[in-house]
Amino acid sequence: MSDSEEQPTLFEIKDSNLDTGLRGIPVGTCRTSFVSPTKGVHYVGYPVSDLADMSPEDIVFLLFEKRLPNRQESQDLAKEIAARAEEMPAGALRILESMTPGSGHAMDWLSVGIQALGIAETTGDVRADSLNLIARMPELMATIFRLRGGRGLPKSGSEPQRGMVENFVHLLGVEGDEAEKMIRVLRTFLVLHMDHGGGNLSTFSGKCVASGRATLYASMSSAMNALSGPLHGRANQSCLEFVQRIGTDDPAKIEEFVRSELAAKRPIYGFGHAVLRAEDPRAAVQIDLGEEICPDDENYKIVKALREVAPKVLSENPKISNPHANVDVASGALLHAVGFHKPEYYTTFFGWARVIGISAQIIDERNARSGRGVPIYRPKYIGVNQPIQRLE
Ligand code: NMX
Ligand code: MLT
Repeated sequence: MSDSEEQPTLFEIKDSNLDTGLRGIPVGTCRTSFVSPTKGVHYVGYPVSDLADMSPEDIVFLLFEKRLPNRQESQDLAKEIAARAEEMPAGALRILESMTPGSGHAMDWLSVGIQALGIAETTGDVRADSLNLIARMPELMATIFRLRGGRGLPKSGSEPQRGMVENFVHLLGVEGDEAEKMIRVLRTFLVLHMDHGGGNLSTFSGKCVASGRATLYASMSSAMNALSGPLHGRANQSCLEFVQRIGTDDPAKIEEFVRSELAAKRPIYGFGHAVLRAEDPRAAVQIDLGEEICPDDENYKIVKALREVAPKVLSENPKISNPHANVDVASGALLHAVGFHKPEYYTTFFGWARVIGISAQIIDERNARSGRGVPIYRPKYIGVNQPIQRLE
């Protein structure tokens, strides 16, 4: 595909565009990122693979300010986030403590946790609320992991000045070499997952809700519910479960398995995309990271073989627009290799990252039209019994 084919196109809506999940229909502008079908996501113009080793706090700055920070700005934002993380509201913790360990999905807990924080400390200023929520995420995540796992509130006190990821790992009670590997994988994971254009389901849902002037927390909770579906964020959980069911890195056996899943009308998780038409650069970054962190891990070896085999099988079906690996193909294997052994928590990491991109996009939409904000979302649906002028 040439670069000119990748330019956004404006077009007339035809009958064939209806009931396609708004696929490809331009609805607005996005200042944080764009997705090239062949080269993947770019944050404020930077290809995401160029940013993968940077600190998550610096990428918060990039998505909020639309430029990378200098050293002073980087330190200032890290300090601001740490200061905003002080004293988790007791009311929010009590709501989480009242939930039964092991109940529901971890994403339900994340959605409730964000809503509970909103009950405790919404200011109504979307920028302040966004930064407060971003600052609270490490402790909220660790609290969910521990309470849902029946281990009570984190035992170590929160130390937000360590950095967001470092504090989360500390709150889980992990130290030493194990902590170092977790931190390495999670920092990259967060940077890669923060944003993916304006139209992905969770971001779009969050912005829709925010357009009615709901609070940042209520909008974000809705976004997390959108992310929880297996075709969207929960594909990272499903993909590792899928890899574990395969159980071998023998290409012939993997091919047989993929074919049998397709025959049973089940998705091949970690492959395909609504916008991308080539392998996702975020998949490549994570597979390269696996080479460094866990080259001999069984799941990782299966993912590498699957990455070669699945596209060949999927491309036999002309209906499938993109047979290549997406962001979810390897993340579960990496998380598992560094000690996160329960796949049902993986989507909460995706959610943690997206809180940052979605917040930045909600702020941009509230500032649009000289501060009047984007109007309340209200697309048109055509009633099936309505006399209409056909579109094509
Ligand atoms: N496995 C099986 N069938 C597929 C796959 C796949 N990986 N990808 C596409 N298809 C099917 C799709 O279900 C659709 O079938 P139907 O016409 O019966 O509805 C047909 O192929 C055409 O789909 P596309 O236009 O290629 O893709 P679409 O934009 O509708 O869907 C996904 C995109 C991502 C939902 C789809 O590729 C999929 O279900 N992938 C597996 C789940 C996954 O890994 N999701 C993660 C996406 C990234 N993220 O994190 O959000
Ligand atoms: C992604 O990160 O790939 C997504 O949020 C899915 C999308 O962009 O539609």
